[in-house]
Amino acid sequence: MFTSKEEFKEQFRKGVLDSYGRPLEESHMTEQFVVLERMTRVQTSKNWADTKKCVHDNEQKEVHYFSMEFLMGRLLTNNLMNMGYYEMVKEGLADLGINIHDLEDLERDPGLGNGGLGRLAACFLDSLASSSLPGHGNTIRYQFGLFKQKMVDGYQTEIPDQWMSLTNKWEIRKSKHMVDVKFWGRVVWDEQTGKFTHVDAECIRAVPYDIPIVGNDTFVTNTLRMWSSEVSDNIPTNKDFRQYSQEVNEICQNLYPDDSTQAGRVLRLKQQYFFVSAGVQAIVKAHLRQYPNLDNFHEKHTIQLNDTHPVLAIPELMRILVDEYDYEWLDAWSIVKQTMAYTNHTILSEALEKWPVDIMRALLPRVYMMIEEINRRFTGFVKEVADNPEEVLNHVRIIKDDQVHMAHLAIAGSYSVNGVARIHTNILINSEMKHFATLYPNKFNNKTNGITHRRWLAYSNLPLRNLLKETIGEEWIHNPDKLEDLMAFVDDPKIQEQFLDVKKQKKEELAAYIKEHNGVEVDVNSIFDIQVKRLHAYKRQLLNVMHIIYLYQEMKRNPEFRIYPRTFIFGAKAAPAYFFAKKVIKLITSVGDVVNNDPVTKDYLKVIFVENYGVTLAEMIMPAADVSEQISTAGKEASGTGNMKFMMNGAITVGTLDGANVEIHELVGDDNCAIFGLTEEQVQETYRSGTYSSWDIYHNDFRIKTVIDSLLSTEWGTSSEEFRGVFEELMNHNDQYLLLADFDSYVKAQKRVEELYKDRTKWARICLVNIAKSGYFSSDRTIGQYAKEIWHIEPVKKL
Ligand code: 26V
Repeated sequence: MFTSKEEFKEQFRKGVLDSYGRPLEESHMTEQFVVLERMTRVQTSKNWADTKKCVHDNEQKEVHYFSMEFLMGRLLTNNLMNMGYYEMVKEGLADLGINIHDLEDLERDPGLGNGGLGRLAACFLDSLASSSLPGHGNTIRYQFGLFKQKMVDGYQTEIPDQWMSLTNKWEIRKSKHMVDVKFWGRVVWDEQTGKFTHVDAECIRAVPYDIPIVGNDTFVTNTLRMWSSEVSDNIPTNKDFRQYSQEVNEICQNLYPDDSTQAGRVLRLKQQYFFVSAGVQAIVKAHLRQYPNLDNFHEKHTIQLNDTHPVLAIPELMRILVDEYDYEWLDAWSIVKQTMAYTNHTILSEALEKWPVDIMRALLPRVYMMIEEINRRFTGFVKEVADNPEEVLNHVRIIKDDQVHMAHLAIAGSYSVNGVARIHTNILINSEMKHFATLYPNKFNNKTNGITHRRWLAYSNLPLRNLLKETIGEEWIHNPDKLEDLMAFVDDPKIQEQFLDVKKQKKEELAAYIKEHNGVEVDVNSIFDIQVKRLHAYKRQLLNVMHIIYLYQEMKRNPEFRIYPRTFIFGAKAAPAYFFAKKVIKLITSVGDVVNNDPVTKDYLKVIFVENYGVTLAEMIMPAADVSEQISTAGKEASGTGNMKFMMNGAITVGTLDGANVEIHELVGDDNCAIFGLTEEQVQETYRSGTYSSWDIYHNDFRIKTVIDSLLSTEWGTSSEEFRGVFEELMNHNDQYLLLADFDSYVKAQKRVEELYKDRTKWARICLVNIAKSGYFSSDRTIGQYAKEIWHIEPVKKL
């Protein structure tokens, strides 16, 4: 460990020599990077050990955030900044002739998640540690993260993401904590012990790799535990070893690259049980090292289930209590129900997990028995308390039509169920899960999502941070509500001017990146209008493209019609098998190729698709945005978190009243965002009435007709068949996400944005108001609410 710049330099030199047998002067940049990463990890050791000891000695309650996904992003800068060593290390390296940014750029971004759900988990870990709260992550150590997106001729192709190929010096293998996880086999009644036992099981070893999660300006250092599968000592005797070892390897090989559909693969169920069983076993063992029995388990641990993916934790803890520690069913159930809390992240029915009973029973025979018994008793409970039990049971059964409904199991087996934005929680309570909400009126609660303002503002937007520092100081780093102090300066012409300079600087950085990677020159004085998120029909990237097509066609038709120059930027990965999503990507790139090069429009309109959008790119993109596109069909986006990142960096939201946009709108007011489109109630009514017809709108709106007709033409430099699938979705499947219904209102909102942008003073004011009001969306606030209202945990006290 080092405490001064000189010590750092000395240890760095020694580190390079020790690790690579070469003096610093002859070492390669990648070698310097590996040494710096390792040194930074070592630097966390003392606080890491102290935290464990304090939590133990204080007998504190801890939370365990169980999630299939953690999209951590790069850790080097974040950890050095959080620990307060960044400047020292930067200067030390500079003395040695090394630019820290060159090393920072060598770190791979571990893409161990799909999108918002995984990134939320990562923001939560940062806020837990930074709030000095004892809270850890539990997940899978995937060998390959989400695929890398490589664009070929405007189409997405996927290549494996080898995130550990250079190094991963953050993790520590903890062999002593390994456990076995059992699959397949049979359950038999053992006369001698008077118990059910799981025989002929295939054992797979789970080995934990721990990563320290360092908080900002606190000694508290938590743990992200990632489980890796290995060959067990108890190898199955009835199976060929090569076959077995392949099965072992594939468990942790790939992250499922789909956040929209239930993949229905046995392997995914195996992954779920693997990390959940290992995680629960490890917590139980740790508990028993400190306490005589498991009676107080729920007083010392809460397990937060990030969506339904880890919900097998419920029957697994039941199994452990009943089979391994001889608890009576009701006592065990009471402990389990007071331990588990569940977060719902979507109401899209295609994403609600259900597992066929025959798969579950074969793969996890004893766990399935637990689920059956939970279902039997839960059914009895409903019959007892509900007025119209058969009707209610139709909506709440855990096992129904030979499928296990994971969300239902989650609600029945936990003490808290939360949605992730106010509108989303209301939909859960009033419609999607209303029967459950009647059964358990006190279980449901809202926790509006947040983002860590450290990574998403303080560390990724240094010019803005500096401006804030000069204006309102830095108290907001510890207390993000303090950003509100900026309200006193929103009309200050000097601050407005400085803000516009900061924004321009970040736009220049992004423009340089685009020039290098897309070969397109974009004008930093144009409006940077950005939509970055997973590609999905309900997020309506297609509506954005339709607007662009309309602007293009109008300019071509009418020499009088000219717009304020705008650069539309997209970033999005499509699930590899999601045909429609991939076609929308191709449409974006094709439209871009035409409008970017058309002499009539190229000075007004640019369309850019940035390849391989992820956390690291987002850190460059968010600060450069003028306009944030949050245009999902109302009622479909549970929360969104990109919307918060844009707002915090001073972009205006063009959005529907969906997810957290509702709360953004409420905070900044009508004047400081551009809301458009049907409300959630109107959307429901449109679906319910059955009168919606996309053909009617098509025939009544010339603009829409022309835009849609172009999809079956060669206008975008492709065959006229290229976008037939997109056309079909809108016209012959009657536009499921109501793009045509919202088109006119969207065009008007965009026109309003254009007018606002022309008035630079007004515009700067809007941006500053957005920043000032964004403190609410810090995940420190969210985590504070989870800690107080769900988890009942306290900050770690130094002994
Ligand atoms: C489902 C599945 C099904 C099987 C294949 C892999 C997979 C992966 C994820 C999911 C669940 C998707 C739910 C989700 O990501 N929800 C998003 O959660 C964000 C954080 O709360 C929220 O901001 C977004 O609005 C919401 O879409």
